Amino acid sequence: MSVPSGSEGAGPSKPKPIAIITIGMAGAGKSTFVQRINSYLHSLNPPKPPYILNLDPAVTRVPFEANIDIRDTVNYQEVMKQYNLGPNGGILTALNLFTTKFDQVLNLVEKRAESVDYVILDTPGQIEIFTWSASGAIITDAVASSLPAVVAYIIDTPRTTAPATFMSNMLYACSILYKTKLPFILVFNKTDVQRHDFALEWMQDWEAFQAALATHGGTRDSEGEPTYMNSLMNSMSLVLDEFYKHLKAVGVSSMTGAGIKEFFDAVDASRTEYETEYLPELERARKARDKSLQDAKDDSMNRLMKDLAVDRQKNPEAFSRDQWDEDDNDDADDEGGDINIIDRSDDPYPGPGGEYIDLTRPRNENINWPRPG
Ligand SMILES: Nc1nc2c(ncn2[C@@H]2O[C@H](COP(=O)(O)OP(=O)(O)OP(=O)(O)O)[C@@H](O)[C@H]2O)c(=O)[nH]1
Ligand SMILES: [Mg+2]
Repeated sequence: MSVPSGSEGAGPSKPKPIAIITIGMAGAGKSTFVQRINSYLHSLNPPKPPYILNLDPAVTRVPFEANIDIRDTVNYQEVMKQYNLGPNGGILTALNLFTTKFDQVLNLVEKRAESVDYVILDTPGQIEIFTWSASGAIITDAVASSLPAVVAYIIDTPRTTAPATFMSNMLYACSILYKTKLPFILVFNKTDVQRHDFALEWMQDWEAFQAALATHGGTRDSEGEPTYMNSLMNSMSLVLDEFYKHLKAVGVSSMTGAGIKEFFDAVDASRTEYETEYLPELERARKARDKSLQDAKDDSMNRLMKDLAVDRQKNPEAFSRDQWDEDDNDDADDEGGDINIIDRSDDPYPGPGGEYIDLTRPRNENINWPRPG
């Protein structure tokens, strides 16, 4: 397999585990989904127990055994009290505090890299706390730069059947895809309540979505013109068409377990995508950052040199008093260096007539040195 190995050195090494980052609107079923994929992995033969991280500080009960639980590190109720915050500020601050220790989390995960195939992250209920916070970005980037990673975007299918809701959910997913640039799986959850065929149809067939929009009423105002909402959605759906090409979509029921195998097929397929698209992009981004740092340094050095040249033109007299004047520079050049290191070896000794004075011996025994007292 052309997959990066979990360890270098002796012995056949297994591929690195894949990190599954579950993200989704409040109540979409993230935690139930994590519990379901956990039980699926345990039920395999041989079982493949995953390594699970719970990043939701506010959850009272998680339906799975988390290996690392943010609640063991920060008490979100205390954070709310101490910092005088509301519930969302409390969750965000708790996540920020936890992120300061994330290097330790990564160490623990890396220690287990040889024995697990999947690392699963459950994120806080309020999607924007994870997707639009600095700590969410730090956690995602840190995980994705040490392990192959994939975003599982959980969608509450029964709540997405209206075209407008569907589109806002897809636009949100689109923004996360472009933010993380990671392989992305749309997980239509709760298919036991509502099948997801309509969503697949809308994603594959732009005209079917247009038709659905039209049948949802309110597409024309009283003068027969398309309503603002309708024309906005028409243009947005064109944007989304491009977005749909970059993702996989599966329908699952976290309640019954339907579709979970297909989900893992999509996860396993994402590994190649991570290696061929995300990693080179990460490398490019690193190089670009190094280059822009170097450019900034070069730029400030150039400006410094220009300023010095202008100073010199404006005030030649002051410049000539400068110890770094032309003559000194010439000397330095002559001696093959650009720093003024003075070599005194050819200077005459300071004694009368240039003779050597041995300072360790008294020169004139007859000198009457003043004595104390
Ligand atoms: N019918 C059905 N209900 C589901 C399914 N998945 C989750 N639920 C229900 O949806 C509700 C929310 O599920 P959670 O797993 O707590 O959702 P969550 O996204 O983790 O919620 P927060 O973390 O609080 O935002 C619960 O009542 C679940 O029982 C499913 O596949 N089918
Ligand atoms: Mg949850």
